[in-house]
Amino acid sequence: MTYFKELSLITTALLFISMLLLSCAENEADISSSEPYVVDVYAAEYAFGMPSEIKSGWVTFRFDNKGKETHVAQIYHLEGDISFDEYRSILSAEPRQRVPHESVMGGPGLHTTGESSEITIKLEPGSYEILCGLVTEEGEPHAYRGMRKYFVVTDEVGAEQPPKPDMRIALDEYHLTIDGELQGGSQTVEIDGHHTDFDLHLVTLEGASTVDEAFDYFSDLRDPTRAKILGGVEEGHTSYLTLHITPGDYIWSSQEYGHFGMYEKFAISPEGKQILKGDASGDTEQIDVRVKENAIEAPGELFSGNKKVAFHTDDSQTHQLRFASLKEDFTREDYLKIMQDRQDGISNNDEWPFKGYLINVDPITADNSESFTLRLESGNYLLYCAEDDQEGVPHRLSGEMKSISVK
Ligand SMILES: [Cu+2]
Repeated sequence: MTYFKELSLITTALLFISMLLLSCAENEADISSSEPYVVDVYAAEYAFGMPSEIKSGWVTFRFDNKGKETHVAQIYHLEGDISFDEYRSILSAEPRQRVPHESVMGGPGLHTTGESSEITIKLEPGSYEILCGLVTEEGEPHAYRGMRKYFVVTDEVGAEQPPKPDMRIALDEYHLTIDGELQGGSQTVEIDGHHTDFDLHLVTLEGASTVDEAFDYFSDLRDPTRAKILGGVEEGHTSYLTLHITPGDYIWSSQEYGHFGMYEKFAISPEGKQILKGDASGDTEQIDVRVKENAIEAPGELFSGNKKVAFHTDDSQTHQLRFASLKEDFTREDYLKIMQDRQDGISNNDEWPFKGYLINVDPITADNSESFTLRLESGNYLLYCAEDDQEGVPHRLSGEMKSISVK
């Protein structure tokens, strides 16, 4: 009896499997268009390996950093779809000429040595260049040592659909909007980077590595790094990042604006579930900044957290505000002195008072206000106008500068 029962179970199982196989075969024609079109790219010191001709549509770059150093692979659409011969003659020109870029398409972000990931972006037919924007210890761009390569995207479409995402991240102005959670295993993240200023990277925080160490690497991009960067997407359009996620501590971080809170920590449990680390957004405080001739009205002290900052002016001039995070040992006076020295031709390039990038607020006038959202961590910040008046005196020296201390 037992024997028969088992046999019938096996028969049922076999039937079920063959039905599954049949239904897969039937659907094959329908799903073939969603099969990824994969292009292998590797990076090493100092070269990229990839085909010189690829298909258009949604292209999945399987990027592998086989080098000993950190590398990145930015993809640019070339202006006028120049030919390989034109490209080559630009590169060999003396003095050095700029390769004309039509637009940045994104591409594989920073990868620490040995790391690999897949990045899917949409490419139109035309001519392109892939290049590494990092510099050697001696300060020479990797691109000048050979890490740039011309390639053509043909009319033939490789994949019409992007991969199906497991979660989404929108890179809004200076903050991350995260929709969904990651799990252990292979995961695909849709990254909406239509504001082309922002990149996004996934960093592991293993052992002694901390968020600050990740930001330290991001501010000068010089190896060695204790922050292990698993990959990411460079600025531009919509990208899909596919990675293998294992249990551990992670941060999503923008290289340029991580110092302004454009990062999110999380952990993956041994069971492969995402654990949030308590940085989850919370309330957003509204801050109004009003620029007057010779003054900036804004709160001098704030508590850390999410802020929506709105910039207005009533006067007849255009103001271009900059917002910067001061390094620990630097003050507003240090910044003014560095700027004065530069103006006087006493250049001291090693000294720079700010952490990483500045926030550039779009120009404001009486008719045009601007706003953005960001997360402020404790520290000292400077808000100033980068415009000059008719006599060439910077607005910041006429009082358009405000120190903001965040507790
Ligand atoms: Cu490189």
